[in-house]
Amino acid sequence: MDDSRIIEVKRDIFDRNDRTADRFRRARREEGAFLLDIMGSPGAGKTTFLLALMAALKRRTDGPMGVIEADLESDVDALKIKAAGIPSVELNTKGVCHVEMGMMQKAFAAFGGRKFDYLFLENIGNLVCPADFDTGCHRRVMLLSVPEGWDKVCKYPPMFAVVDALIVTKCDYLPLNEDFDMDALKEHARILNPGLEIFVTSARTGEGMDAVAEWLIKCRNQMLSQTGREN
Ligand SMILES: Nc1nc2c(ncn2[C@@H]2O[C@H](COP(=O)(O)OP(=O)(O)O)[C@@H](O)[C@H]2O)c(=O)[nH]1
Ligand SMILES: [Mg+2]
Repeated sequence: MDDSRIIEVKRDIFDRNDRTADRFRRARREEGAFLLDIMGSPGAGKTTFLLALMAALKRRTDGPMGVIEADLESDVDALKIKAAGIPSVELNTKGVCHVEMGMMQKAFAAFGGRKFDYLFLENIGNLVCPADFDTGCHRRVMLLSVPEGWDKVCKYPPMFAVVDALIVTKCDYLPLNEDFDMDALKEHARILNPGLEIFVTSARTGEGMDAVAEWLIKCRNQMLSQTGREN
């Protein structure tokens, strides 16, 4: 097989995924369900952040929420979400390093027609492959924790380029990580992605969580206004 045919096959896979993602996104929008894709490396604090974010949202809205927990193996995170009283579905990718639309549709169907105002996808812990696959969500965010170092923006630029918001997590570690250059991170990230929202948070202390919750509510209201629905 020559190189050009390999590239055509790859493009066909991405195109099909993108088309399915667009249909899925529109269908959820019509139902009033706002979907957020949460990406980041393993241990960046995705599950902990999500629990703190849902608590901050609950202080502002009583709309139903749900979580799709993607993992290579194990239901550890899905059980943590269930323990917090939030409906969750485990999406076990059986070793695949990203989530694509076929998986997303099956996971969503597993909720059995339940209605949500906010539905979260905790994507596979990986700063590379998930950037390429549209998961049919309305916004995508990436988490970068302080202990990982600010320079990941130089090493994994595609991820920083595709997201709507960069969420710096574990900022309670800032006093211990003196070499974490927040200004350099913001500067490099905005060169890659000029419209990027940036939040600095700690799920441990609660810092920044209200700002993220307010931003999500604003994003959902924007989505609803496109359908002519009122919140
Ligand atoms: N100090 C601190 N630790 C955190 C914070 N958020 C998460 N962690 C810890 O980081 C580790 C990984 O968190 P987890 O949410 O499982 O990360 P995930 O793999 O990205 O889902 C756990 O030990 C958490 O308790 C935070 O804001 N501050
Ligand atoms: Mg997790």
